[in-house]
Amino acid sequence: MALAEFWSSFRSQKVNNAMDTSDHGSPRPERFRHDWQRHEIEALLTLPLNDLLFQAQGVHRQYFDPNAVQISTLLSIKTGACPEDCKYCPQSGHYNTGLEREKLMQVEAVLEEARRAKEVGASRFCMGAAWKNPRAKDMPYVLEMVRGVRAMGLETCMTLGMLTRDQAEALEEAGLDYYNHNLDTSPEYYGEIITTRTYADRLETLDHVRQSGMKICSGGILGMGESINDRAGLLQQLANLPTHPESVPINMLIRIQGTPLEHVEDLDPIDFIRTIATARILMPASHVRMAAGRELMSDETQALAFFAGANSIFYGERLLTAQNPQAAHDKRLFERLGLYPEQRHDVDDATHEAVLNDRIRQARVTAMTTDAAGHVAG
Ligand code: SAM
Ligand code: DTB
Ligand code: SF4
Repeated sequence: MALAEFWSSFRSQKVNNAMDTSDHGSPRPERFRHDWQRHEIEALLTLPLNDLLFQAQGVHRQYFDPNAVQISTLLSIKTGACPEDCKYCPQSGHYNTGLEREKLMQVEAVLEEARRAKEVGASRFCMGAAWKNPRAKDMPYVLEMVRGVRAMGLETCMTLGMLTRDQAEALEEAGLDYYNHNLDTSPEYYGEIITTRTYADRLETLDHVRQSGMKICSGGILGMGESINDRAGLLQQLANLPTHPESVPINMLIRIQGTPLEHVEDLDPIDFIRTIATARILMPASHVRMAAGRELMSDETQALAFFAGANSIFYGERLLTAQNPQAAHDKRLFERLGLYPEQRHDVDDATHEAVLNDRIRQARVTAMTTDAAGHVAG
């Protein structure tokens, strides 16, 4: 079966993912904790793995169809020569990574890529630019891209660096659903990785995005030499935002020749899994994305990440500039694991609330009728 057919055959399946708060109206912050302490998060990260996974999978099943995975596709709309000095990034102009710089793409060329992404089954199209921030003269083109991609029925996401409040509002008005802006690591470790902007700058843009009404996609990178405490610090910042990011990308560092992190020590894949599971527990209704670095992971590591609560991936052979698994490989992986692409349901808030309440009631009944060993009473 051709790839496009394979993914679209899933479209006709009835998939109940209506309990995801993120895609159907604004999440309800009062449901969740926003006062996590660092030591509590470290305690989760260091639980015996089976205990951590059991807890994460339990939370996951309260809010999501456990076998549905949201599919995003990435496109770099402006590549390289970035003025920021992020030590992990192939696109920073501060390092010689051999990447060829490219100007902002033509709107029509971007729309053509979006059409292709839709054909192979992506539900969200993410456009990234290697900018510190968009310039006024870039904005009309960027807004045109948003309008065009939206008109195809795809969800839209952009990552363009820092935004002013006015720029965030203009993007929202044009129909941008998500803005990606990662915190990357803990506030304490941030200065070791990036010196050309501050954590406070990052939080300010996230605030502009939230105030504009767009959804937030914000996460980080693991494998940059950070400690467990730094991982807890990143998750603490994300989970204690006034509203959880609807989308939380967890990237595994792809070591890039020429960057200062080229020779950093390998990340233990189990630590990646632990971070996914902890993110799932802290932000129960957010999509947690197994983002960059899947190309470096075994299928078994990815299977474990899905079990830990990851429910979103980037699909397609390229991320922004780095490689992602071959589409055919992902197709096979989904078949082996019994996974399918998540459907978009445009349900109103009341329906969504009802589905959520029903799920919570069911979970309570199951808990009341099941003893500690998992035996059903009666
Ligand atoms: N310039 C924009 C910004 O920084 O917000 C958007 C593009 S930037 C490439 C988006 C994210 O990609 C970064 O925040 C980082 O988390 C991730 N990333 C970049 N290079 C990476 C690498 N080598 N390995 C893993 N993740 C990476
Ligand atoms: C995110 O957290 N990861 C994506 C997306 N947001 C923009 C980018 C990953 C980039 C990996 C390196 C590259 O392709 O250049
Ligand atoms: Fe620029 Fe973003 Fe890369 Fe940092 S991560 S160098 S801001 S493209």
